Amino acid sequence: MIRKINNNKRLVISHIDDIDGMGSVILANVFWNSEVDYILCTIPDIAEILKEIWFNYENIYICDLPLDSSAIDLIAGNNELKEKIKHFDHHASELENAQKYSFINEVVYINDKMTSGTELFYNYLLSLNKKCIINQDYFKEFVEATRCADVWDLNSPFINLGRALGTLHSILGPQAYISIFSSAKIQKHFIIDEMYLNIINSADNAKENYVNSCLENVLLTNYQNYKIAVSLSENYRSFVGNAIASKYQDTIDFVLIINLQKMKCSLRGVKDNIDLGEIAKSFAKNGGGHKKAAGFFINAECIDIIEKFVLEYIKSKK
Ligand SMILES: [Mn+2]
Repeated sequence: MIRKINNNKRLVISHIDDIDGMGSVILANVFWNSEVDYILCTIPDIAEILKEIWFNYENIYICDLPLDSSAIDLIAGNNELKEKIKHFDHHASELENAQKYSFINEVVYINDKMTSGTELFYNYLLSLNKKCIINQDYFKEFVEATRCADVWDLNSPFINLGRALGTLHSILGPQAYISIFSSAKIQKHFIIDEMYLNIINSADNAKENYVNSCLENVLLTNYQNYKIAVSLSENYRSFVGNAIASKYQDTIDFVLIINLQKMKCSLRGVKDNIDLGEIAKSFAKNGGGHKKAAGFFINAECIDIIEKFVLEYIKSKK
């Protein structure tokens, strides 16, 4: 968890893991001239954070994070807190909760395109003030690059820019990434500084090597009635998942990536008739996500099946 608390009246709670989580914080910094506190975290942290500090804020924006049952119970039981919360998330697996609770805001598509936490929050900020500093091409392009990289929209002309942002985020980490783009010189179009582009290039080579080594170390096995490929890996989960999914597209239903360092699993797929958000929930109730990209945290519910896969994996390497 990363906290930047300066006794402001606004708090952004956003997703720590990727550039979509960073995007909302950057936009908030620019829009409110950095008069905003932020906390970067994952889903299970939200309830604890709210319990601890909700009363210090007038507005709390929760971005790119679904609300789990403890966060929902906490907010539903506290009218004053409920009034302060604005929620911006885009995970299809949570749509059912959004119908039950007015404070949950899940939008998956805008104009037939998958949206992102950053895009939803951007649209909200524009609705507050059309003449604001972020209503220009530079930020529209930043938002689109972030969106298409987050939802893996390969048809967007901004996909390479989005992927470059993803690489930069993984090299620099959240704080440096946020600070660079919160104070970057605004130009006609969104661009990444030459200096960073060189770093991104060499990191992309390292990424390619990593993905290739993951491709060579896959376990093919079964989960329920599905044929799956299991990877034990810790980096570049979407790239690893998609590379494996396309290599084995004729033999498997989806890819399971087990990240023991983060105690987290990711599911990636290529099939239209399989909803990985639902499958993630079948592993553990904390699971969720999109149809073709989902995940869950390893806990008591799923430890036996994960243990079985890890052992199978180890034996297959003997
Ligand atoms: Mn997202």
